[in-house]
Amino acid sequence: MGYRVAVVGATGNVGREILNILAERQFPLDEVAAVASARSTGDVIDFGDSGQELKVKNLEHFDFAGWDIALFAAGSEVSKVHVPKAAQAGCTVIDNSSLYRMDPDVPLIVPEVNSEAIAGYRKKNIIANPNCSTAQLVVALKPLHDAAKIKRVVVATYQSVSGAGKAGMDELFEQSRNIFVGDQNEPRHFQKQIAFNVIPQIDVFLDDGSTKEEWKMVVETKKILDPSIKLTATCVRVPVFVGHSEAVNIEFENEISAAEAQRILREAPGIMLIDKREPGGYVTPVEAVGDYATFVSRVREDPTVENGLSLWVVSDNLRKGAALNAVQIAELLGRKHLQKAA
Ligand code: 11C
Repeated sequence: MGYRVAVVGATGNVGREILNILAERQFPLDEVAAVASARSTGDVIDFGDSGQELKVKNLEHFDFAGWDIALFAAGSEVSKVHVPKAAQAGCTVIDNSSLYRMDPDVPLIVPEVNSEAIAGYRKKNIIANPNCSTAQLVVALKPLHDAAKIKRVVVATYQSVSGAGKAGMDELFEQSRNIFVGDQNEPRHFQKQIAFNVIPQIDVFLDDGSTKEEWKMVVETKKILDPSIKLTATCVRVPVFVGHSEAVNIEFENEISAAEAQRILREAPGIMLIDKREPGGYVTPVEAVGDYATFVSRVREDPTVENGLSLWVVSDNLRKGAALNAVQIAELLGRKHLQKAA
């Protein structure tokens, strides 16, 4: 016996990946529903490579009663209206938006890092999925924190345009083409030209001069991993379609060598260490696309601080950063709590 699972926002970048990953990982399903706004109602989308096609249902009329799990990937505005309805109807919600992440009654889960915290979902029947840039970071930090206790992290991100949805991907494609054919290039979605450029702003500015994306990395890392960790981030949009990269500098409480960190990372769940210290012996975002792993490369000691390491972390932001992590949460929920399927 399997679960009845609804994917809300099924036609977006992350919703489609959720369907792909449910099919790929053969999630135990009795039924799967693709749910979206009225605009997409009636469209037919693939259920991954399963050969099954799904007719998109209208969220406004969808009754969550009798559904076991709803994976929401439709943004905070949609979550605000529909997540409480689904949760109160008895359907456990895994929400990809930022709406519930810092709610003390909602667990924020990365299964490789804090799977035990999932038990807290019963308070609201909601589990939050972190921001993509946080998810891959905490997967890499967790085993190192366990080994040598992290004091402080300085991270600069190189985030792909798919983090901004299909509109972001279209803008990069159109601007690149326009530059080649000599057409006008007005930014629409991003604040400045993204093609052949980088933009040091993701999400809105806050009063202290940081951006909301940077703030999310700070508070989400504390909630998922350890509130004692100090973190400062600079989040940058780069002209890459899929795959977020991060240059990470870490200061530890205790001594840890680069060799020891490599050994630990090689064994750690969810991580693929590719660190050959030779030209090309590291991972770039295009190589991470479609993969489940968080890739770590360029592990080296930082002699400018006591117990310092630097590393390079890359992951498919639509997968580990969003859809894969959400499906892993659903798997954990099924295994530990719903106990319907084997
Ligand atoms: C980006 N990280 O790359 C964002 C996308 O809070 O779930 C995901 C935003 C979020 O633009």
